[in-house]
Amino acid sequence: MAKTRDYSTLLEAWSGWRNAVGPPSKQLFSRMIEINNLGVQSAGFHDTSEIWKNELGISNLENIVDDLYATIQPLYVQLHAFVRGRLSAIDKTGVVHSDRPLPAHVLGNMWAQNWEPILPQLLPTAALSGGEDATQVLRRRYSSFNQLVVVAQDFFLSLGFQPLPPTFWSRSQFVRPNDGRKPVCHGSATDFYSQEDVRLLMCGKINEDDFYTLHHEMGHLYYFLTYSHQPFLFRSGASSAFHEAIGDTIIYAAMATKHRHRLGFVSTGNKTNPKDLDIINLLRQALVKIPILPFSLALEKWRWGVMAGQIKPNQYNQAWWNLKLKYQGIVPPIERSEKDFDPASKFHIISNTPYIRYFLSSVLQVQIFQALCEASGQGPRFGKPLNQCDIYGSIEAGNRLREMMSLGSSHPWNVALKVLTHEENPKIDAQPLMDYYQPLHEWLVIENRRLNYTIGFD
Ligand code: X8Z
Ligand code: ZN
Repeated sequence: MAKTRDYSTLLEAWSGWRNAVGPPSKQLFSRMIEINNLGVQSAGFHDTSEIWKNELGISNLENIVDDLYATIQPLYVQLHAFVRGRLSAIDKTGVVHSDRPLPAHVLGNMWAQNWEPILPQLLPTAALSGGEDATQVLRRRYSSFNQLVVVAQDFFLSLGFQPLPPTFWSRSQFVRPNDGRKPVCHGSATDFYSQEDVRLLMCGKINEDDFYTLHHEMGHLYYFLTYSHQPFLFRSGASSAFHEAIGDTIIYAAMATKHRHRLGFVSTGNKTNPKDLDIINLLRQALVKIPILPFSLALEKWRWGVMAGQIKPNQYNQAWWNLKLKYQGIVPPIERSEKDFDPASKFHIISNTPYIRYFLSSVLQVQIFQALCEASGQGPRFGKPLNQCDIYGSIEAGNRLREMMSLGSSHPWNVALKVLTHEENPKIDAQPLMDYYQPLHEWLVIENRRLNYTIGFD
């Protein structure tokens, strides 16, 4: 999905995957929902969504996420408009229309949740000439996935974390085993609650996406290790959203222009003017970090509706696409019916893993990044934009992060956030995210206007 630009091949992959996993799992899924609900109803809850919402420790969760998204939506809408405008301008097949919602198969990812792979299609080659293709650089430099693990670990070491323990290296699965086993390959990190036994499971390949996923998983692993002195009951995150946010905070740091230079992702002889390079890099980050916001919101609103009985099995697929259109502005590339069960194409639906944590994490990680940036003596308070912050090698940033992580779940999440931000009554706040992307947001508004691109997808 990331590499090919041939829309018919993309359509084949997109529908092939959904045909394979959807229909066989629909009844099992609806039965699972029933059984889950019977269990929680016997404990006095209305339905499973009530427990899933409580898990985050945020009262009025649905209103809070709606409010957060209302702040971010103008940025998403501009990004969407730019992507659609560019894709339709270069599309000779009539698949992408300049004023209709985006078809779900052309965005560089099986689920349209990360659009980074289509960056080269969005910018004229001249603008990209200074940048290197990170996947190519990684393949040139490293011959095994283990070496990528070492590079990801290096960022954590630079912040003063200890090297991962020997059992991590011997007991993890980094790449797909070639002995006939068929493991679940979706990346995960596991705490075995025994000495320092923490492990990673991936079917990793040497590419940019997996490189960043490694940082994500390592965030979980270092969180496990940092709170391992806590009593068993407190050996978890301040909330699941915090657990998801640690590694992604490091991804923000690793995607910063300065660090991309360190990693060799920007060629030294490049002639692009630094201001343009900054916008290109912000666009790259936005393509990774912004689409997941409406994606996660639509996904979890669908599931809350299903659990609460507002979305019935015979409405599953239509309700799914209604939410995708409303929040993401995307449509299925071919006709769908209730014989299809497209939600099943996503790991977290079929594995029954809550997802709103990733929405909250996407907001929180920029708050954490800002706190670490300030701890290292940079950022807005020191008169420098947040997106220019380079925390690699900052022990102060590392100490601030470890201070929060070592609490585990011994305190409510707002205490953990206070440890980070030093604010009296910290809230989950989308402002740091909007500040981070502010120059890109402005640029998108100007470009969309200049190119007369349609905005929005009502
Ligand atoms: O599932 C994950 C991690 C494991 S917790 C690989 N993520 C979400 C996804 O893949 O959909 C990380 C980003 C969002
Ligand atoms: Zn995770």
